[in-house]
Amino acid sequence: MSRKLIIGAAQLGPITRHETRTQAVERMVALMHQAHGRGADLVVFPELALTTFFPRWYFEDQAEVDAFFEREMPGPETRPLFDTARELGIGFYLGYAELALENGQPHHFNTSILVDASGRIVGKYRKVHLPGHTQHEPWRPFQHLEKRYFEPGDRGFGAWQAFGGTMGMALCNDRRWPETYRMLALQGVELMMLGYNTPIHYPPVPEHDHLQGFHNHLCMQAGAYQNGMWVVGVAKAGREEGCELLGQSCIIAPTGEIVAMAASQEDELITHECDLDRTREIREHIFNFALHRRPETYGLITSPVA
Ligand code: CDV
Repeated sequence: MSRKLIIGAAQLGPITRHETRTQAVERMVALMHQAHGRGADLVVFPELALTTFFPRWYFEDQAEVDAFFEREMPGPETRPLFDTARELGIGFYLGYAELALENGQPHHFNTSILVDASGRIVGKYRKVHLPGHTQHEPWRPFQHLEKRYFEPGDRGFGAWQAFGGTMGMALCNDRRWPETYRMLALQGVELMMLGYNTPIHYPPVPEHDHLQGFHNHLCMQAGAYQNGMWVVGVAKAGREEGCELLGQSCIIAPTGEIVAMAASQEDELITHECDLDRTREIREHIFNFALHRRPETYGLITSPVA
């Protein structure tokens, strides 16, 4: 049985602070129709795809923060994504801010879901590596308050049987950490989906600003190759509320090669036919984990933080 999936990486251009979820969803539905026209099985959207990237602002009023969060999925404004999935027979990955009520307590997560071609949620991931800072730092030209507005994901890294293969999810900063890919690969993940919002300007180390594009691809290409998996990285790109966000959404083969890349900073769909069996070229040879890994020497990696 063929295990070739046509994957769409649906980059989004900027979303302004006052753009509604309904407007953002309309743009995503248009991209799903375009993907369907190209025979896509699965479309990957960015991190926090329903609103502007709100952690760039410091809010004192929690109600203002909560306005960027989803209390239900699907809700009235996001339901068209699920209806379109069902209508077109196409799945999707979506990043959004999740406000979960658990044991009567509110919890805030930076979350992604995987939805199958029948419009059913088959997987949920909550971002593990939260970048940025907790307190307001007025010296910055813009804030990055993910550590203030979100809790670290409480479910670890998962793997889901869907679309005829083993699927994995991660979010933005996770792609810079080798542990992310290895945790997925050890569970047999063949295709990792990841949405990102990456400002070109990194206030603490501005001398690296010109390397943003390089670092983006460097870590995802290395992660793909060293773990023999497909990686689909999808940006929210362009100048959003005065902040320049990196584009260069891409699809990366298990060999580490970029096989498709976005050329704009706007809404743009790129597609590629991904043969999940190509993971074997790497996993049965150069990175055959069972034969060559030496976990007995890797203890420091999982020792508690010093
Ligand atoms: N949304 C992110 O996680 N952004 C980080 C930035 C702040 C470094 C990233 O790793 O791209």
